[in-house]
Formats: sequence, structure tokens, C-alpha cells
Amino acid sequence: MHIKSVEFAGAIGQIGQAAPASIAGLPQVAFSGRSNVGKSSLINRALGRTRTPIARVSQQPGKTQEINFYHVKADWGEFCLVDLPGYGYAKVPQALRERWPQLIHGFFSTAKEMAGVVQLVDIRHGPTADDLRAIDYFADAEMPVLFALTKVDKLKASQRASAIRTITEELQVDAEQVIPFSAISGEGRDELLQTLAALLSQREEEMG
Ligand SMILES: Nc1nc2c(ncn2[C@@H]2O[C@H](COP(=O)(O)OP(=O)(O)OP(=O)(O)O)[C@@H](O)[C@H]2O)c(=O)[nH]1
Ligand SMILES: [Mg+2]
Repeated sequence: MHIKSVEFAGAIGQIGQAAPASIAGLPQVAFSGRSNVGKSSLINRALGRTRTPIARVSQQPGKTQEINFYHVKADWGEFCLVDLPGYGYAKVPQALRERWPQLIHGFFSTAKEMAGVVQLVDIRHGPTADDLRAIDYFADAEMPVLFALTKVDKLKASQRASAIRTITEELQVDAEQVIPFSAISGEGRDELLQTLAALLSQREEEMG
């Protein structure tokens, strides 16, 4: 997939708030992960925006509890990339942490254009308890989930294969659903975009 343009389309900051009108009818894909897992870096790399980042990188991790929407034009068509707020940041007050499931549920219960979720997991640590909770939520919502194992460049070649195998087993998913990724080297970008294009165009066809 070749990315032609990316535009910020708006945000949901309040529980139950509607998604921006400008992205109505576009197939969507959401990105989920704990704070600091490398979500902004992956999105910027995937969209080819490493020099002029588009995904907002906040100075205070975990403080931005918003769902951000990006309108992407690619060679095969248009879609909406949905950047979900990061979770699991220890310094965020409990009240704010309890907001995450409410915000996500409010949005997903109305997101009829959603094609699937890319769940990010740090390849060095594997899924956290919070990751497993998020994954359970998406499974309950019957969302197809792809896994991006981030920061793969931080592992030695000798550690990689076993880390991928262990995490795939822990997640109880097929190997094809798991994509090792590095925002530094760009490894995994083509595979991720190719898989997303297939998922999104299938959803678009289903929507008619
Ligand atoms: N080596 C390496 N570092 C990475 C990679 N991806 C992200 N990082 C680093 O990890 C830190 C967090 O990256 P972000 O992309 O801001 O993570 P995030 O998940 O968006 O974090 P929040 O928005 O604060 O929740 C930064 O210091 C990045 O430079 C990667 O693929 N490899
Ligand atoms: Mg971020």
C-alpha cells in the first residue's frame, strides 16, 4: 500500500461523543496499546511520517485520553486510522484509568465501519495484564485483531524467534496474526500495511 496523504480529522474526548462527521462511511482500523509501547512511533512510521510526525506525541505519557481520527488516502482507496488512548500508565490517577474502558466502549458500540484492531505488544515484555484485558474486550466485541510486536530492533537476532514464538503462544493466536515491527528500521511496515489494506478493503465491500 502506498500512502498518498494523511489528515487529522478530529477527536473524541468525552464518553459517548460521536466520531467526526468527515470520516463517516470510511472503513476504520484502530490502534491499541499501553502507554510507551511505541504506538505513535508505529503510526508515524507506517504512514511514512517519520520526519513530519502526524500522530501526536505527548510530553506527559498517558495524559492524553482522547481517541484521535486520521483520514488516510492510499493508492487502493481511503480509510480512517483510529488512534486509541494508551492505557496502563502507573502515574495516571485511578479515575482516569477507569475512563479508558468507558471511552472505548462508547466508541466501539457505534463504530460500524470498524474493520479491526492492531494491538501493540512490546516484544521484550510480552502482553501485560492490561494488554490481555484490552484483547479480551476486542474479542468480546468480535473485532479481528492483528498483533504488532514493537521495538523488535532492541532484541538480538538470537532472542527474536523465541520471543515471537512465546508471545504468539501466550496470545493463543496464529503466527500470521503477529507482525514483528520496528519504528527505527521500518521492519514490518510493508507486511502491516499489506494486511491492513486487505482487512480494510474487505470491510468496505461488506459495507457496500
Ligand atoms: N528502539 C526502538 N524504540 C522505539 C520504537 N518505537 C518507539 N520507541 C521509543 O519508545 C518510546 C515511546 O514511543 P511512543 O511512540 O511515544 O510510544 P506511545 O505508545 O505512543 O506512548 P504514549 O503516547 O506516551 O502512550 C520513545 O522513546 C520511542 O522513541 C522502536 O521500534 N524501536
Ligand atoms: Mg503516543
